[in-house]
Amino acid sequence: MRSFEAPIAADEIQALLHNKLIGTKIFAFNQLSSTNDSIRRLARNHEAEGAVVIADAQTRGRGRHRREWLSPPGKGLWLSVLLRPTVYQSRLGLISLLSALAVAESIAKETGIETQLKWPNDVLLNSKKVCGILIESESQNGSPACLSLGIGINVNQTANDFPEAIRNRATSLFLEAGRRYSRAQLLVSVLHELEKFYQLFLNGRHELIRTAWMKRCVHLNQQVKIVCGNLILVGAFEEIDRAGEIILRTNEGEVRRLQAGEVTQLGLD
Ligand code: BT5
Repeated sequence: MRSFEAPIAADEIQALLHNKLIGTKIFAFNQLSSTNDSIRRLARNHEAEGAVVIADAQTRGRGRHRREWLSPPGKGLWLSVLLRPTVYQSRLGLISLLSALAVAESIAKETGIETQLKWPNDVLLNSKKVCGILIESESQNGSPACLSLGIGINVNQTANDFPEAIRNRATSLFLEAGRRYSRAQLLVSVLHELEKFYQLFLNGRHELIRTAWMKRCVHLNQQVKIVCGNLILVGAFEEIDRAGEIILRTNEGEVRRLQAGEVTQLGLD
């Protein structure tokens, strides 16, 4: 049997994929600094939308605000997708939500494990992060935004693969389910789900994405703290709007909308 840790080959994924857009071209590497950087380079070289880059390991995987994203070899899925969405700028926030949703749906299909979503782009399993998403955009000479959609999924890590500092916040499918999974099979499923939700997005089915996301939302109607730069708000997380923004009812009864920020569910710290 093929080892769970063997690097994924592009042709093995392509053979199983029946997408029209996402993954029609796949570039697979043993090691990269960051798959998002590779996508950016491909975008500058006019690569078509839907190109996917995967790396078995990343030496400088990153999260938001340049935080470190641990990406050891043979254990997880580290990938990025090139998107060139031709929609209103104001709707781009929905892309991180639909991407998290696609990951959650593919994990459910492949493993039977139900995950939850934390705004804007985390996938949680038993309150710990099993997947993180990083979207970086670049607009080229006034043309529509070009996005590097980066997805990191912890698949087969053991507890020792996570440093002490994040062990209580990070998890893998293996740690929660007690069995290893084929990363190639999961990747195919992620790309199928991404295609499905991205096409829904392009076809204006934003309400469907919004409601599906909220069904999996971990902090719906919960008390949360949101930090956005110098702004700190505390209140009930009521819903997200059609652009993917948070609607928060503060404890003073004021309704606030936020496009970005760091959410902490109160009472769980
Ligand atoms: C994220 O950032 O969650 C986005 C992570 C995106 C990673 C993918 S992998 C493919 C592509 N290429 C890249 O270079 N990046 C993308 P953020 O919400 O800022 O969370 C970062 C925080 O998560 C870190 O500060 C750590 O506390 C924690 N962390 C680091 N590595 C982790 C891991 N493997 N699993 C869970 N948590 C981790």
